Amino acid sequence: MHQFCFQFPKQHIKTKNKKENMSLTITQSVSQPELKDLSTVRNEQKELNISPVHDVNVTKATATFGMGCFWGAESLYGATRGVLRTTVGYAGGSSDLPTYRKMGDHTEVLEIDYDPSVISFKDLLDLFWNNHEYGLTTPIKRQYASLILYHDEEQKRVAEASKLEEQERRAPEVITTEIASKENFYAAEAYHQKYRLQGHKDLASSLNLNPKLLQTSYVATKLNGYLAGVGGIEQFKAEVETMGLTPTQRQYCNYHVEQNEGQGLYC
Ligand code: MHO
Repeated sequence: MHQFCFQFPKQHIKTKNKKENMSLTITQSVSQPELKDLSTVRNEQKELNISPVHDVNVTKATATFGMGCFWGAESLYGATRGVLRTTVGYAGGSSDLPTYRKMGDHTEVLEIDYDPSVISFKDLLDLFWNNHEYGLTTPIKRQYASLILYHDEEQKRVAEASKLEEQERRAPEVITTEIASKENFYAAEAYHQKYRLQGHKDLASSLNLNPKLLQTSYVATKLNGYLAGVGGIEQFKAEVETMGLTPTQRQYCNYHVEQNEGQGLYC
């Protein structure tokens, strides 16, 4: 249940600076594991025969949501149990080949592959309604619109019912969320994928991420959420075995997951 309570903080944009200021005093007394020497990880990978788990072979279902800046959404869902792969991209419009600079009438969205035996579409929607960065009940530019793009008739039915429920709960505010059929999805540029994980440069290179894997990797999906403080250390410890991390990578992640727990997401 814990992960469904995660909320974007109201002043999420300021969180980063606050955190940086705080760390000036904190880091003096805490030894921070670093991954500067990649060869340690490489040796561990070789000697212990461990490699990053990029692919999890279970039947997946897909959901597509727009809920503000896609960096935050990707971290939120990435650390959620049952979510196996996330990709940020542009969808919901009709213009051809959108890019971040030329998005046309598209919206920033997150594509989520999940294991429906662990988490339901309805559970994903509960997270959706409770974690909008902005724009759920206020008009906002198309880039950050609140959007549910359904993949089949069942998702359409569940989404519409849950929107009605949410509307009743929030009245007199009016929900602006659009529900439409998922047509084209254009993956965003590599630098937008797993944005928070890419901030940990050495860790990211130790996972052998190339542009394709940045869109599809299981371990990258998970770490991009946990390192941003979503999910918390206990849940991280319960899931870390599935990721294929060496002792050094694991120690590094433990440190940062603990430091960032509950920090809130920002864009
Ligand atoms: N504040 C961020 C938003 C990025 S986002 C992917 C920026 O302007 O770079 O929309």
